[in-house]
Amino acid sequence: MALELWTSPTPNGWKVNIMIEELIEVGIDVGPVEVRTIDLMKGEQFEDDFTERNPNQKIPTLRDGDRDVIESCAILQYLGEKHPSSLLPLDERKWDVLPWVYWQAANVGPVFGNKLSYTRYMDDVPDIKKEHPLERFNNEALRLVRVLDGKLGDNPWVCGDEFTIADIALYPWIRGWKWSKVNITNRPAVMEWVDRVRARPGVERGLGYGIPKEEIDQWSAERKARTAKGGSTIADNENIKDSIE
Ligand SMILES: N[C@@H](CCC(=O)N[C@@H](CS)C(=O)NCC(=O)O)C(=O)O
Repeated sequence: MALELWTSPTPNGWKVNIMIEELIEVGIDVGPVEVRTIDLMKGEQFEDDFTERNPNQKIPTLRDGDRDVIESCAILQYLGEKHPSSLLPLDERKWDVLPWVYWQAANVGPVFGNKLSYTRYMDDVPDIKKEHPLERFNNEALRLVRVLDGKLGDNPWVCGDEFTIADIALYPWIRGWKWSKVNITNRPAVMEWVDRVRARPGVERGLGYGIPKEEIDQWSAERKARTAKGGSTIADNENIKDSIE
């Protein structure tokens, strides 16, 4: 029976696409995967058939036989346990990996998501009302990037020598640093890790689900122009204290 993935080209969606492709890279036959793109702008996540699968009404959601699995990081763990591989060790070493997956879900996703929203998607909110949340989420995002930089240290991947679901959980949010205006340029380990992850063939394919190749790394000029205005005047890192230290 096919895995049914209902998703959209967004950071939480990309995690699962990348996981499927990285499993294939390590030689695992995940079987057929049926991908249905959910149009978030049209509100398809609120429709009855989606809500029946995921009462939280957010992508991604996975159906495997009779089981629905919601929450992108739970889906990473589910697939990692179903198909044992270096992406998630199932012995004692899983405790080197899972805390960083939870760290992403509890911190990086919400904080980068909020920073992005106030930076790009709240055109109709006056700048004065955005100043506090922008500074708060920017400072917290910079703190999280500093933690990630320290965790990476001289290692190629977040949890050491192996690429794991911790890298898969974190990458789709961190890769959008320019778009969310979170300045990571003074964190060389993070900058190099972003390039290293991006160079993986499984990541390339995962990011590309349903997207024309020329649009994989950035939206079309037309789509960017439509959303570029939001928060741009005060979300510039030049105007925001870029460190809480
Ligand atoms: N914690 C959830 C977050 C999922 C989430 O926020 N998905 C976004 C797209 S990245 C979404 O569906 N947004 C639509 C909406 O909020 O209506 C996960 O990791 O799966």
